[in-house]
Amino acid sequence: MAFPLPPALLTRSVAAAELEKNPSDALLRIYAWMQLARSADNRILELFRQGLIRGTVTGGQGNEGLIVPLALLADKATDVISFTHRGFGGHLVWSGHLCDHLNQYFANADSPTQAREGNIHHGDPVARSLPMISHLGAMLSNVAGATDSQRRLGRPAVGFGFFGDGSSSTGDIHETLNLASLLSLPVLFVIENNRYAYSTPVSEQFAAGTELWRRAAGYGIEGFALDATADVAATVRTLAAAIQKIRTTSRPMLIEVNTLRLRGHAAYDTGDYLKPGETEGFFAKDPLPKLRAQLVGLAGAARVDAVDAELAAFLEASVKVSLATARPSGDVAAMEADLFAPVAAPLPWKAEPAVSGNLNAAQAINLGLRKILSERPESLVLGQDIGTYGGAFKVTEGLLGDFGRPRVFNTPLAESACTGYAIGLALNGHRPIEEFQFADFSTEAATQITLNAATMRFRSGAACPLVLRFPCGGGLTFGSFHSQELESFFLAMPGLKALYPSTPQDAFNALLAAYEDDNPVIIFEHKALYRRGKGPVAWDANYRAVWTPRQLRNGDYATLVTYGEMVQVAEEVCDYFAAEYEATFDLFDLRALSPLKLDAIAASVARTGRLVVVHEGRRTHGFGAELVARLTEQHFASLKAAPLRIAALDLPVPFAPELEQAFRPTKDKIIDRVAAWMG
Ligand SMILES: Cc1ncc(C[n+]2csc(CCOP(=O)(O)OP(=O)(O)O)c2C)c(N)n1
Ligand SMILES: [Mg+2]
Repeated sequence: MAFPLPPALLTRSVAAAELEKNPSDALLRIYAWMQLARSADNRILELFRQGLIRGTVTGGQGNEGLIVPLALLADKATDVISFTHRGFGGHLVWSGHLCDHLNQYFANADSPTQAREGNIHHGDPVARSLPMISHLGAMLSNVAGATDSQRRLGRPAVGFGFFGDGSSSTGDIHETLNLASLLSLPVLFVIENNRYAYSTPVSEQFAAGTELWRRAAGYGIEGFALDATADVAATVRTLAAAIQKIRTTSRPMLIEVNTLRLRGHAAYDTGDYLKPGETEGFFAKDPLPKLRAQLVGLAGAARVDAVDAELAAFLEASVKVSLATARPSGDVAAMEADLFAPVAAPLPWKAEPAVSGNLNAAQAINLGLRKILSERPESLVLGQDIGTYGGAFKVTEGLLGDFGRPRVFNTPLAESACTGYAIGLALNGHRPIEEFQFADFSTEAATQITLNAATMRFRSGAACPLVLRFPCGGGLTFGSFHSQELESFFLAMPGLKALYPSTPQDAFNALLAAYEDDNPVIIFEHKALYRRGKGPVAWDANYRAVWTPRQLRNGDYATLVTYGEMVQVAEEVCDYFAAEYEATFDLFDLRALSPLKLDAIAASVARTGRLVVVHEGRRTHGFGAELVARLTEQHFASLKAAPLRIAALDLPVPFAPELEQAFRPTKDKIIDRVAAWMG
């Protein structure tokens, strides 16, 4: 069924100047969107109560006085936005047809998220409306990144990020405000203060007064308060001036907007925490009837009645179309096919450097970063101390000097916001490479990595090409917080690719392969390998082979699978058994941990009938468990022995060298375990 034609009043922009020229017309157009947003939100609530909409319905009733004027004032050809769960009216103005947004709520076959996300968790990434994740505060850094991306491309964009009074307590808010001020990112940060976070009043949210806008001073940015429940024309003028200032100064700004939450937190909210009369007080402040009364004065009651009638008819016709749309098919293959962006054609790399130098892994990665920065204008490198200092492991040494800011730059200690910022850049066509100082600190960015970047493609169709470099692993007496192997932790979540090179050439190749991939890719870089041994490193036309395992030895006794630093240890173990037991192994360096390409290894297990998996990470829920399961389930009946898993102990990484050696697999321990297993 065709979408009904929207009323002519629903134009996508209203400039502040129009208010002065023709206030009646401009206000009527603003009113039309506010009224449509309100009635659609109310209708959605009704449909939810009828069981026709599932999930959580958090209406924007009471927030239209902010969100509609702001969305109408923004430049939708350039600007970046991410609405919250109170931003339905903003979605309507920004992009699509009312039916598209209703389809999202009905989670039907035409839903913009393909019914993979519910209610307001959609956006329009092509139009720079970034799809919201539930984790409040998380979207602000994405907006900052995409806005910066626009600016880097020479477009005078402004970003708009929203958060509630409750969300103002999250760490991401602080991290992002600091980052935006530091990097001078033109973002309008908007606090939607409706005085409640679910049932929690502001008095239980923060102690330092209720004037949240005053926090702006602490970030060195401008801030002010705005009452969006009063005069809509005044709101338009104030917002227009703020947007104009941000557009010209490129400085962020923080505004605290007094707004309303007329229907409680969500459809299921009982509201029993509210004081008697409080809800009535909210409705008394509602800007929509006030604007309507003003328009009756300006344009006459008949005109406003006619607008209401036209909008109501449009809404009902749209609901009818969306309700008649088919349900999604539940096609598993289609869902699985969309987990990752498809493998794209290789980038047109120059066949350089042709002459191979003898480099260690740190130098090989540096060479790869230089190649990328030289040949790919959309690339940039960020991380803590990666600038002048060259990174904690000197992997980025010299890059700042050679490529300069803003392509190579230090970030503050804010892994979550910096990763979210990188996600925003990636969503807008840049390809950031982010170094984590130690892999361990990536847990600070777990939401951005696992729930935001990793799910992006599946839920929104948008590509998120991001390289996350994780200096990982132990054996260096760094203790529990600088030695983690986090592959199982991250790869338990779908949507992430991961490479774990063990040679300098593979490290170079892995960087190019990860860089040109349209998905978030983690590169695990074992710290002990950065400076252990040198090898020839040069342009290798076959660099994409790092997505498959490499066979290092041929044998017939058993199949040995490992990766990372343990590859070198496993080679010594193989030498030992060849010499002492005349037992030879098929030895594989896995290289790619996600997606797993196990065909060659499975064929080997089928032939040898025995499997040994060695890794440095812990045993329980360790990566070896997955490998053993996948590699033996098809050959179980023909196995000659139970598979052997050799891993670290199920303990935190202990500090003293004696303890750490007891904790992790070593050559001697592996030999003992394998010998005992051989019987
Ligand atoms: C980080 C995080 N913690 C908890 C929640 C669950 N939650 C969803 S909405 C909400 C209240 C948010 O309050 P506020 O930021 O004031 O926004 P409002 O709902 O009032 O518009 C909570 C606690 C969440 N979405 N994100
Ligand atoms: Mg609130």
